[in-house]
Amino acid sequence: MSNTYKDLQNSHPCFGGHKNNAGRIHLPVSPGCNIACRFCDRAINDVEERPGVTSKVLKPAECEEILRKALEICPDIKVAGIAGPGDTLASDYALETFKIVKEKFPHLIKCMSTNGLLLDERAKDVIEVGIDSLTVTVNAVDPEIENKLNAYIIYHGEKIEGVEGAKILIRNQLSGIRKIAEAGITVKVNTVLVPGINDEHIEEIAKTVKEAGAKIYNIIPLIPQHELKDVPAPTCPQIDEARRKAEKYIDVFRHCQHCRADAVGVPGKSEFGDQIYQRRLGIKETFSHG
Ligand code: CLF
Ligand code: SF4
Repeated sequence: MSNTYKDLQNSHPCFGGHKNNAGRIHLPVSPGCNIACRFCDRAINDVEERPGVTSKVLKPAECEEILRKALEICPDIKVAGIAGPGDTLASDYALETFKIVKEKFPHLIKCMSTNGLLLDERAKDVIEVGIDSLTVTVNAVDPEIENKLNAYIIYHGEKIEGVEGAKILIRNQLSGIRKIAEAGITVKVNTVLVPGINDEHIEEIAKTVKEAGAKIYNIIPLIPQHELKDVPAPTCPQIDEARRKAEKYIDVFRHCQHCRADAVGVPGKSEFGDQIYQRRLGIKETFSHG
C-alpha cells in the first residue's frame, strides 16, 4: 500500500514534509528524453543516449551502494526520487531502480517524476512497482499553448511536431494521471510558468489536473534558456499571482527548491551531492522535473 497524501504531508519534502526536515535523494538514472521542451537545454537530455551522456548518469545496479552511503551521511533522507536528467519513462532504468529500492530499502518513499508522454501506457508498471508519489509536468492543457512550449514528441519511434504532438502529450498526461490517482497514488503536477505563454492559462491547468485526480500543484518559474532564452523569468509577484489563481482549485506547494536531478539532502537546507556522487551531472542550471 503506498503512502497516502496525509502520510506524505509529514514525511515528503515536496508534499508538506519540509516542515519536518524531511530529505530526499535523487538518483539520476534516466538519460534520454522523448519530448522537446523549448526551454530545455537538451545537450544533456537528448533522446539519443550518447556515450558522453550515459556515462554521467547512474546505473540502477549502482544505486544500492549510493543509497547506503547517503543514508549514513544524511539520515533525514526519507525519499528516493528519480527526476531525470531525462524522462523517467523514456527508458526502463527508473522502474528497475525502484524495484531495487523497494526490495532493499522498503522504508523509503518512492517518488517518480515524468513528463507524462508514456504515463498512460506505463501506468500499470508504475503502480506495480509501488510508487508512493508521482509528479507529472503539465505546462498546458491547450495544444496551441503547449505547442509554444514544446517543439515535438518522439512517440513510438515517430517524431510528431507542433499541435499534433501537443495533443497526444496532453491526452496521455491526463489519462495517465487519472489511472495513477485511481490506484490511490498521490499525484503532484508541476507547471513551468512562462510569462506571456501560459501565465493566463494556470487556472485552466489547475482545474483540469485536479479533476483528473492530482492532489497538489507546484509552479516552477522558467529559467530562460534554449529557445526561450529571451523570455524574462517570472517575477515574484507574477509567481504569487499564479499560485493564488491555482489555489482556487487545488493545494499549492510553495517550497520548491528547483532541485538538480542529482540533488541529495534536505531541500533548501543541506546538500550532500558532491560527497555522494563522484561524478556530478554536467549541468549548471537546468530544468528539474521534481
Ligand atoms: Fe524529488 Fe520531485 Fe520527488 Fe521532490 S524534488 S522527484 S517531488 S523528491 Fe521537490 Fe525539488 Fe521542487 Fe522537485 S523541491 S524540484 S518539487
Ligand atoms: Fe525532456 Fe524535461 Fe527537457 Fe522537457 S525539460 S525536454 S521533459 S528533459
